[in-house]
Amino acid sequence: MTRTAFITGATAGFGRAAARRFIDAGWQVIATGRRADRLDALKAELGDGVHTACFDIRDEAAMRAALDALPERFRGIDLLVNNAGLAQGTKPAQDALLSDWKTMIDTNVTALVTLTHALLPTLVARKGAIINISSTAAIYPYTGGNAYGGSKAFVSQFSLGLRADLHGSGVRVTALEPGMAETEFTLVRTHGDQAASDALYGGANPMTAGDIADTIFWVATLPPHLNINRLEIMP
Ligand code: NDP
Ligand code: 8X3
Repeated sequence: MTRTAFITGATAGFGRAAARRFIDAGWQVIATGRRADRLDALKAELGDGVHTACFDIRDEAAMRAALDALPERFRGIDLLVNNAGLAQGTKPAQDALLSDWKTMIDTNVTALVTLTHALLPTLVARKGAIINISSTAAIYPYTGGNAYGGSKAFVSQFSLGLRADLHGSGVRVTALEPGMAETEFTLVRTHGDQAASDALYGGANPMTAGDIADTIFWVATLPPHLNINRLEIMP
């Protein structure tokens, strides 16, 4: 039976690489993001196994409309990859923008719990899995990490709480905590300042989106009696 993965933030980085990885393995993928041109390109590249849904994940009504509009064959979701997320800003708390903090919390926390809540009935019915993309920033504080690290600490702890609640249901839950990986993440974080973005991971030999996509796929396809609770992965 064909399995279906719901991957948020599939227009770039980890999410797009994961969409490719799951389609290569014969899964169906629901790919989401705000950039319609990127979603169209992904659909053109990967074919009918992909259903795209273009919406801002912070917009609950748009999210629910996208769920209501899922074609019949994409309604049985076996895997939710809560990947859409971002950091904004690198300044210490006393110089940070409150609007950046709110954007991170709305995206990384509020949208993640809203989508998870909406899909839990399906995931329980199908004994599915949830992989939440957290970060090493959840565990290790650094200057300028402030609200980003806080939002990812929520993601990791929420994942362990879900894991506890869902124990016995057959639904597996993982918090994946990557360190530095080369994606559009740092460009978003620096509000599009390429030089500042390049400097952030300069000299780090960061991981690739493919490394993380392979890890997501590995976690998702382990035998049903195994649950990776937290997985920290660094370059
Ligand atoms: P990218 O910036 O390359 O991709 C982020 C994805 O999230 C895009 O597809 C973007 O889509 C989507 N997204 C962001 N905001 C929204 C929104 N409001 N509505 C819908 N989609 C949104 O970054 P990564 O691939 O690196 O990041 C993916 C996840 O991994 C994030 O949660 C990030 O915090 C986490 N992470 C990243 C690390 C890294 O070093 N790269 C390390 C550890 C964790 P669009 O813009 O089209 O809406
Ligand atoms: C992204 C990794 O180290 O830039 O979550 O916070 S880091």
